[in-house]
Amino acid sequence: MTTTESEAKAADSGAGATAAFLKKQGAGADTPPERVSQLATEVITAVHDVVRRHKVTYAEYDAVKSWLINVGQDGEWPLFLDVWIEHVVEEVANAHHQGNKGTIEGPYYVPDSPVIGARGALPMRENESGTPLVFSGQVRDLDGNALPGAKIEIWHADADGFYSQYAPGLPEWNLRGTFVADEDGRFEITTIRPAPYQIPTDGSCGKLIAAADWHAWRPAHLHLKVSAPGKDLLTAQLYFPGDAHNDDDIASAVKPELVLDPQPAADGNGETVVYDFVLDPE
Ligand code: MBD
Ligand code: FE
Repeated sequence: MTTTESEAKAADSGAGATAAFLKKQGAGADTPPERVSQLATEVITAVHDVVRRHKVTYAEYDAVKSWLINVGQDGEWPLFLDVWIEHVVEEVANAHHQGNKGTIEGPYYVPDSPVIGARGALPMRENESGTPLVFSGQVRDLDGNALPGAKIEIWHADADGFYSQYAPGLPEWNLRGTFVADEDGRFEITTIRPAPYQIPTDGSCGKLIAAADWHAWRPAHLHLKVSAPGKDLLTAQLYFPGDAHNDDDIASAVKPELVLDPQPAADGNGETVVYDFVLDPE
């Protein structure tokens, strides 16, 4: 029996994201002990403070303990950290940028996706559902010079909210590709508009969301990494106007500068959108 998307489980995407992250890790940060001690002490002290202020009970302490154990067993540490913590790390890391705003990477990036060229379609199934979308633009430096050969990596969910390599039944590189800007720094990407996205609800993160009476939604989004020699890598996501979750993204990763302005296509088939990238120097 072939596994289908509808059978996708949190444990599948969680375990996949954990395996992919561990593979990407090199030696880790070269952090001196004084800094490790300071950061660890402050995190632990912040937890003590919450326990005292809210008189956390033993029942609550045990509930948290078993939940933390389960996050690891589900492989959902990447999901948990990227949804609730990464946006502040990104804010701090890129505060000095003068070019494009970036946002979080999230748990589902895969390096080395198929190279398409300056113009073309992302790998997709023959009858991939979703509104056709043609996304074009130019990559420039802070002085407005075009960056020929800039690399634009893009990945996004399908119309059912599933990412290839993190849900069963999808072609390996579905809706993932690498574009290379032409001599004028320009590119044109043909794809489909993704749907609003619910993070997996059947794992530990879903359990937290249900227990706290939150919701699990992210607005529809395209993920991108834009890079060029001598420039800072830009990791971004692009959103669509009017999405109900642009204002209450569970991952807090929407910025007004990242909302696209799509227009009906001239040929009546779907939408076109123009969005340029400006990269900061390294
Ligand atoms: C996603 O697709 C995503 O972009 C983030 C940030 C978290 C979970 C799933
Ligand atoms: Fe995503």
